[in-house]
Amino acid sequence: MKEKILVTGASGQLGAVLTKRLQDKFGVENVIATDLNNIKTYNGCFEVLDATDYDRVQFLVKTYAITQIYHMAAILSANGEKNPFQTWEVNMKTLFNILEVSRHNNITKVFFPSSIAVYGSDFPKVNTPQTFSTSPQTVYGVSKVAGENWANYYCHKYGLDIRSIRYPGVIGHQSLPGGGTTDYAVEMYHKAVKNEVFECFLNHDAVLPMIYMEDAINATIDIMEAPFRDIRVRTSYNISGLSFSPSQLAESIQSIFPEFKIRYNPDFRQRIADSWPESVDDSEAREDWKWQPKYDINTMTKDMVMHLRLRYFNETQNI
Ligand code: VAH
Repeated sequence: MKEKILVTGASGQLGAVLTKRLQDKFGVENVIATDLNNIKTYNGCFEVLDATDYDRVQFLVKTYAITQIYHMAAILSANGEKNPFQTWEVNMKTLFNILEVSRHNNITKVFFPSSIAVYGSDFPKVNTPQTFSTSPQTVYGVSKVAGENWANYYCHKYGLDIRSIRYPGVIGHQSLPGGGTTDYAVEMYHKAVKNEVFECFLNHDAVLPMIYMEDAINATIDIMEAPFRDIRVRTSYNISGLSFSPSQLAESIQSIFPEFKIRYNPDFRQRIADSWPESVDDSEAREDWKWQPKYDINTMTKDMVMHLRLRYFNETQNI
């Protein structure tokens, strides 16, 4: 049977890159990219979709005979705190629509992105374990804990093959980030390449788990390709590529741009970062579906700088 893939949030930081990878894998004509606004001219099929609208989700699934759904739409941690009830409504209503439409339309596989934001303040901060009882400090984190448990419920109650990864902070050059606490890291690279001073909204020593976009996308494809029986965790898997603080990232960037300057001016997002792990235990993902990151902080920095130089100056200098 030909796979037909629906992606929600396809204009987001992860969604935009994942959509391109899915088009490469399944064929441009077999991927239906959707987002709230038609803000990105896609090479392929793009539909406007407010995923809080059940009938619209159902209409697109039936019209395109969708077989798999990657539900990437959500309001992230920092933006989510500006309007908590809207964040809850969007993050949960969209998930329920995807779960229900999937259940009623024989969708074979669903991907649901969770986040290390599910962790709250009552857990080991280093090598945080996969299983835990926690109290997330953001509405985004609360919605992801709820989402993970609904995913687990739909898998066991209805047999829906829904799989999930707890993404750390994702860093990529392909798309601008949208309202996350970890997004300082992406902004830092852009400032450095443009030879501008960067004002960081976290403390210099705020260590957080992170992942390079290439590794995040590979992990997403790998978990979805794994045999059903290998996916033992049906809430969500921890994965982590690397962990670093803003000052450690600045040091990596200064190995290429010695003059790069950073100032620290922590805001409300520091409180969010304080509630998250510094690193997570991702041994279950490594064991069950062979998760294995490829990038470390310096190979990530080289790749980011190379691509951002191309983006801003069309430069192809070797670093
Ligand atoms: C955020 N980038 O900062 C997201 C992510 C782990 C953080 O979920 O909200």
